Amino acid sequence: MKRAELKKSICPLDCPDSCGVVATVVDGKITDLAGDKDHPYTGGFICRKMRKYPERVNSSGRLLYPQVREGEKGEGKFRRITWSEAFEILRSRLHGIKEQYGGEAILPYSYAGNMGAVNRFAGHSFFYRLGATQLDQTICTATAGAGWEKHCGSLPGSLPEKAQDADLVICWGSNCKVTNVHFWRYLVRAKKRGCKVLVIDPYRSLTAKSADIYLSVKPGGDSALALGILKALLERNHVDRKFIEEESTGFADLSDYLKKSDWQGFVAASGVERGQVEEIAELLFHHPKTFLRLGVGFTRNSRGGMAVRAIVSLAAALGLFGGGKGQGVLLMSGAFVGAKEKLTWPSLLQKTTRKVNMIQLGHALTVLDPPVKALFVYNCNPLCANPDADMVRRGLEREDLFTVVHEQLMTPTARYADLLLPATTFLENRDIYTSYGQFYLGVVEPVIQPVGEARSNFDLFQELALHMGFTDPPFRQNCDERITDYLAGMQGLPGNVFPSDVLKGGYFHSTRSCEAGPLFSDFHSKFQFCSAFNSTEPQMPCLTAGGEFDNVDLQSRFPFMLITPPHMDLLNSTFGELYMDKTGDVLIHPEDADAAAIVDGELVVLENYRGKATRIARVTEDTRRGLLVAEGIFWQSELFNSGINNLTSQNLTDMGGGATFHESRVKLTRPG
Ligand SMILES: Nc1nc2c(c(=O)[nH]1)N[C@H]1C(S)=C(S)[C@@H](COP(=O)(O)OP(=O)(O)OC[C@H]3O[C@@H](n4cnc5c(=O)[nH]c(N)nc54)[C@H](O)[C@@H]3O)O[C@H]1N2
Ligand SMILES: Nc1nc2c(c(=O)[nH]1)N[C@H]1C(S)=C(S)[C@@H](COP(=O)(O)OP(=O)(O)OC[C@H]3O[C@@H](n4cnc5c(=O)[nH]c(N)nc54)[C@H](O)[C@@H]3O)O[C@H]1N2
Ligand code: SF4
Ligand SMILES: [Mo]
Repeated sequence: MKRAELKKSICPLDCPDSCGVVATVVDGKITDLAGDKDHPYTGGFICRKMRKYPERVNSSGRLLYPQVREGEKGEGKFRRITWSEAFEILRSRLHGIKEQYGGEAILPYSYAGNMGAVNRFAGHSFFYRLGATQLDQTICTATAGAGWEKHCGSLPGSLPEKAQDADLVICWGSNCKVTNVHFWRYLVRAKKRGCKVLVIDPYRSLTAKSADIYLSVKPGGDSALALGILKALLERNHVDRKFIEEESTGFADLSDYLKKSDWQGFVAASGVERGQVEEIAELLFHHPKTFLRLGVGFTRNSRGGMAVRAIVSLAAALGLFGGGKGQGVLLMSGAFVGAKEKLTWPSLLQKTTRKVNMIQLGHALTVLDPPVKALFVYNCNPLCANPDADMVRRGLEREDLFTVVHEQLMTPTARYADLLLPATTFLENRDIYTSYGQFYLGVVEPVIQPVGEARSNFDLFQELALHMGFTDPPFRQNCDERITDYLAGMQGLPGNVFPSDVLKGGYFHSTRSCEAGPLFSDFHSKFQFCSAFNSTEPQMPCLTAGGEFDNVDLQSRFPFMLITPPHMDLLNSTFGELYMDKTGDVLIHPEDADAAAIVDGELVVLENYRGKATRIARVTEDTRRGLLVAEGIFWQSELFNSGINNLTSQNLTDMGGGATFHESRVKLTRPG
């Protein structure tokens, strides 16, 4: 009988949990993946998506060797070549395009398919050295981060474990039962002690269904809601004067603004009646042990940055940053702050090059002048995950665009490659993982050898640099040297832990948070109710105008609001290959369904001036009137045009240049 070996790793997916995992390996093959009981935060539990990961590693759909396109763009027909042929094509095409059009005609495109710090940023040094266009990686947390920083500076989030001692936990725009399952496990424990859970979301998500109190807010209405609650607290003098005096600045201005404003504005913009706002204010006042978990989903609209600003200001006025038992505010952990330039090497850039915001890839490939002539996609699947996907597709169809895709599987984006390169999975890599939802980091070894001829992002770009004739020191580093370099300046690593210790494995807790939480005094700063950052933005949280949802012209043509949050069984578009026969559902309020004569279970078409998507109607009171909810980025397939991002826009959020995935106007029809 073959001997089974157990080997540890860390889940690489873009998920706040960053679980410790244990792989069972038999004869060089992964046969099982489970949670690592030794991980102090995630314990021995992993989500059901990742339990299926061995299928993905061993899948017949794995890309096993380099290939060149044989059919039409997008047809998915390729011919096998060797790696040396692939490097020769890359060398001659990239040099050729650079000589003829300049380095800026080359656009690298990547995100977080693999969150390992080395592999995630492996291409940056190469593209800086090449003088390519730079990519502004704003698709996920840029807006949330920008809003937080305005008032909290570099303060990390609170330890999620603190929620266990809370009497009230608020999941504000966070569907944590789906997107942050380990945090939910702490809430289950807290609930047993009598802790109440309040969920604030425009639809009754899985988390909202398990909550004690569910508050439905208009999408994009959070800044109005948070400011309304604060207004009610001020009217009752129910704020934490001690925290405000000792640990903050600028409260008087915010307080004046709120006292002078009419209630009507807050009620209209939030869609929550004054009486209900006051009830929430009372609830908060009577629960000083409140832990506030903010998601990032609610920032994906034209008021998203302002929403973060208003909510953290509410939290500060209540003293939730004070560090008492059960108190806390967690948006992103910020547990470790590493020297990113040791991963990306911006010093290799010889002269300044233009920047493209990744949200506007469609524009960059079809309209931008001077045009992009080569696109190098790795670690992401933009034809599925990017907004305005039809425009991305039109770009990918261009005959004069040379497209390289480095992937594990034949994704909808990979089908458009001219040159297709096989990528390893995390189980074939060495890397370092931090987390944006908890406070541990770890370095892992490859669990198995690369499958077929797959290469990690790091190995691909190090080798490619040599083929291009780049001999700068970063291209001569091995993976351990890069990790060591990165760890050397890492804030949060305990003083008695050296990079060589971390390289041996295990989990290390950050020093950037203690039991009491990160306190402003620890960071020699104060909470700034009124920020003086940028004179073009309001200095304090206030009501601002909405974008597409409030556009009167669009309202008449496209009567429904659409939000597109994550799905339980997908991780963005990852795992889409398992559901090629599915198109996903759309939640429709019964009154809207009646008016449109749509019945539960039928196929419907969502449409706007950007594109169309097909979904199965689910008629339910889980959503509000006028609001459609489509969970999950299912793949476009021959069977269904289910690309939900055909409908979303390249409009940016109010701060940080983020995406407005939860703010599209659409109409609803039957397939005809
Ligand atoms: N199963 C699964 N897990 C995932 C992912 C996945 O695709 N699937 N994606 C991962 C990634 S990359 C990320 S960034 C995180 C995201 O995870 P979260 O931070 O939880 O963000 P979202 O799920 O996008 O949105 C959370 C909730 O916000 C709600 N929402 C939308 N608009 C508004 C609004 O205007 N106001 C309020 N209050 N709520 C609003 C949505 O309906 C949703 O229920 O999840 C990660 N985890
Ligand atoms: N409508 C809508 N769209 C959204 C969102 C939403 O809520 N609604 N959420 C947005 C968010 S929060 C995010 S973060 C983005 C994420 O968008 P992406 O970063 O594009 O994430 P995925 O769609 O999961 O695609 C990741 C791809 O990387 C590949 N991959 C994994 N590991 C490696 C590797 O090591 N090397 C290489 N070369 N490839 C690898 C996987 O096979 C997968 O196809 O999507 C966004 N899109
Ligand atoms: S996707 Fe998230 S919950 Fe699932 S195993 Fe990975 S880190 Fe853990
Ligand atoms: Mo994300």
